[in-house]
Amino acid sequence: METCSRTEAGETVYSTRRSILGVEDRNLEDALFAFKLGEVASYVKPFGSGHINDTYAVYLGDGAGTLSYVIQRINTEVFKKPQEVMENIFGVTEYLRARILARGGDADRETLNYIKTKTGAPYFEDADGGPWRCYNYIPDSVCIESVRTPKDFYNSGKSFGAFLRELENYPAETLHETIEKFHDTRKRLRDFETALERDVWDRARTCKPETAFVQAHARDCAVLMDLLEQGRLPLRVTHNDTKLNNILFDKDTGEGLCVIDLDTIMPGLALNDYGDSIRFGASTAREDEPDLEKVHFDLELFEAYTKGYLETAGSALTDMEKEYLPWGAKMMTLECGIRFLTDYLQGDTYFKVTHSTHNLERARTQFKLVSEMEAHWEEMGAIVKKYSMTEG
Ligand code: ADP
Ligand code: GN1
Ligand code: MG
Repeated sequence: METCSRTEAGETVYSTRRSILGVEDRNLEDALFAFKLGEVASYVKPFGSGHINDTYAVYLGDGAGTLSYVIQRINTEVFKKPQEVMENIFGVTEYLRARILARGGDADRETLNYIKTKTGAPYFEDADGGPWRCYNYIPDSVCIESVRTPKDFYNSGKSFGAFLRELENYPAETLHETIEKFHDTRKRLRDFETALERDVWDRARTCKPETAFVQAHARDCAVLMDLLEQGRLPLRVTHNDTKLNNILFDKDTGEGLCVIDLDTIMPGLALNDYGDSIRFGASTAREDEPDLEKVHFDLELFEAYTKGYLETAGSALTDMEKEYLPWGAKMMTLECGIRFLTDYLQGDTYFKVTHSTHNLERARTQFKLVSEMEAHWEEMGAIVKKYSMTEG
């Protein structure tokens, strides 16, 4: 019996038979047993395309089996205190579950259901200190990497807007800051400047135009943080990582079903959640498309998301927040580009990469999108205004 094999599609599959315990990934196998899945799992395979955690799909039953659980190793380089991450997640998902049940919804499909270990702990720590957590796979859901039609994006706007509303009265003071100053763009700029100064991998000479782009936008980095500090933009409970593949859609209806990747739920700006979705989804190409000719900011998609988001979140937002939505889009795109470029300079220690210029390519797409947003600034403002006036 092989312990690790490849399917016809070329995917790596780990057998979880007890007889082969310890051969391939002892920590993964231990985690499965800790969540009472070791005896029943038929196989496990790497899953999804997140940049941070190690995610695996767990299949139960004979033959092809049924995808039933998702198990993840939390990245401790990024999340230094997994205990606090899991406290946030259990707090928020239990809160959401109660609200969904109270309105007669299906709590097993509309929020993630994290399970505890045999010992009742929120996560399992493996022999190397790696924290593992596990949740039920939501049947008949799909996760998409790029919008197929504007309708997809409209639906994701509605879902992320509704998510903001759901958590409107969540006790923000109970949330841990799982990554310090996560969307403090001024700090992201300082981190970039430090990385550039140190240039430990001698890569600065390979990204001069991108560096110049960041430097030319240095003043923008303070705009939203200044408004927050002046009390002109409110802190809310936000998701902080609202890209399209952090939402599950209903396989049959195409409607947004469940928001996932709850690691960064923290007090933050609504503009950041809105903006991060636009950054990722309102592009004609992948986030890491190397051919910049293919990368454009798509106003039609921008409009679709804006419509959906304002339909659900609009009545909760202040006039100032609505006015600054285009800034949210531009800032999150700029900030993400700065983060990719910083990681490139630092030797790719944060985001998962497949090749040495991966982060540089990602930074380039973000800066291209920022430039095109700037070129369409008035139109963006007009679209936001249109749906700000019609939201219910
Ligand atoms: P990361 O922080 O690494 O992005 P995520 O929790 O977002 O971790 O999971 C990574 C990816 O795994 C998701 O973007 C998605 O592609 C996939 N994924 C996770 N959970 C599910 C699920 N229940 N259904 C479908 N795909 C999922
Ligand atoms: C990461 O975890 P994932 O892949 O959903 C990152 C986001 C970035 C995004 C860029 C915790 O998101 O902040 O915007 O990559 N998450 C964290 O694709 O840093
Ligand atoms: Mg994710």
